[in-house]
Amino acid sequence: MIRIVEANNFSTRRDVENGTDMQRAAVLDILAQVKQNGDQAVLDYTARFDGITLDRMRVSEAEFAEAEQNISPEVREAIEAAAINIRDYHSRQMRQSWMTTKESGTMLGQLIRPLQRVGLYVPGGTAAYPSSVLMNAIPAQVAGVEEIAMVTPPGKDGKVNPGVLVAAQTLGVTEIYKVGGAQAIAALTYGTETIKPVDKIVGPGNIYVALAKREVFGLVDIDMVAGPSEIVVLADNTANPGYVAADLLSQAEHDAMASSVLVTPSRTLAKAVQQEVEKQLAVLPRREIAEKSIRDHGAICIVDSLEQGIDVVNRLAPEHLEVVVEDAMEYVGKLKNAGAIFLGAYSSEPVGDYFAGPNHVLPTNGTARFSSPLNVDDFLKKTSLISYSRQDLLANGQKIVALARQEGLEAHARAIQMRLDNEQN
Ligand code: HSO
Ligand code: ZN
Repeated sequence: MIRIVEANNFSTRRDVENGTDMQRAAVLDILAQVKQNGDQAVLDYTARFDGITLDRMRVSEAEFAEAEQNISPEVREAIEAAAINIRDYHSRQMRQSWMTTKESGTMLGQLIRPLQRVGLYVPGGTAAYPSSVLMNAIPAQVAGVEEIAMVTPPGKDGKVNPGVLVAAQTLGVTEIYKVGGAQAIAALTYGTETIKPVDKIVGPGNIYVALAKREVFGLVDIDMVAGPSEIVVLADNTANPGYVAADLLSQAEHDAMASSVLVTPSRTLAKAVQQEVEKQLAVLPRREIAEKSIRDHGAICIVDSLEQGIDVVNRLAPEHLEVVVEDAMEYVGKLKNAGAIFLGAYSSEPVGDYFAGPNHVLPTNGTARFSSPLNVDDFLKKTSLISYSRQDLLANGQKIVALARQEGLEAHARAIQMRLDNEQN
């Protein structure tokens, strides 16, 4: 049963999984082995952890064709339509290089360049989501990343989730390797005979993948290390309890650690949603997971007013926030911390997970206080551009010399002074 709590001090924060000492040691070992022994180490770990001896890591044309056969035309069309929406949304995030010219003749600017090569991790098993392939790869493509290499663990039969392959193929991502776990992160970081190293690794994974990503950060860039899913629904008595319960359960079914919370000033709605959650849970295929999540991390939080509800929401800083109140737009200005905000009865959270266009890779566990959804900027880097004019160097040179000497860096000072002496006589 989902518990009803009062607003004071209510929190959904969960401890970040840091892994055990044994898990960390195992990851360090795998990273070292792959760095040293390349493909052979990767294949050995794949045999050991995934239970399959591969003679080829890269997914072949024949495998793409087979995947195609296993996906209905309806799903294929849905993948294509979603991809169009996601590309359209992310295209609006693209930035341009810029340059500014001063009267003195100085030119300053910022070059915007895509990363050259990105690695995309896609989990195996039941968390192999074609939608996540779209959400991770499309912003990279919009940024102009030329090479996207995907890695994903094979099943015991040596195959990869057909939906994942079809989603990748729809985007033109064809460099896919059947490698998972920390060994995949190692291969992408150090490179092997088969897999070229990348500049950045994105995508979710299990604890071994998360630990490996944290370990290689600095050698390569990584995206955020995302935690379990969360949803907060802020609703008043105009909300449909069936819809609210269904949306809470949509995130609860992801993970026993997922958190689903209703914040409302209406006790009538609270009671009705509590009953609806029970009713809908009873007939959910992933009931076991959802039930645990609702029991351990779910809540209905009663507030005195919507104003107080907004304070609670800002404190929780949820990954997903649904606002189901009369005139939802009116409250947007006051909502400070959330990964994605869904307004009104028709903006059900799965609309955003799959289709509307915004990214579903979002900050979790309160990190929406300081971080953002995955976006095109995550695949761009900037380079500063300086073309200083003679006039500006003569006018400002002494100031630069003064700053350099104050820091005790005489070679810096002389590089400037030499030019001043030379140009001024
Ligand atoms: N809600 C998840 C993303 C997802 N949902 C993928 C369905 N498929 C992110 O929090
Ligand atoms: Zn979801």
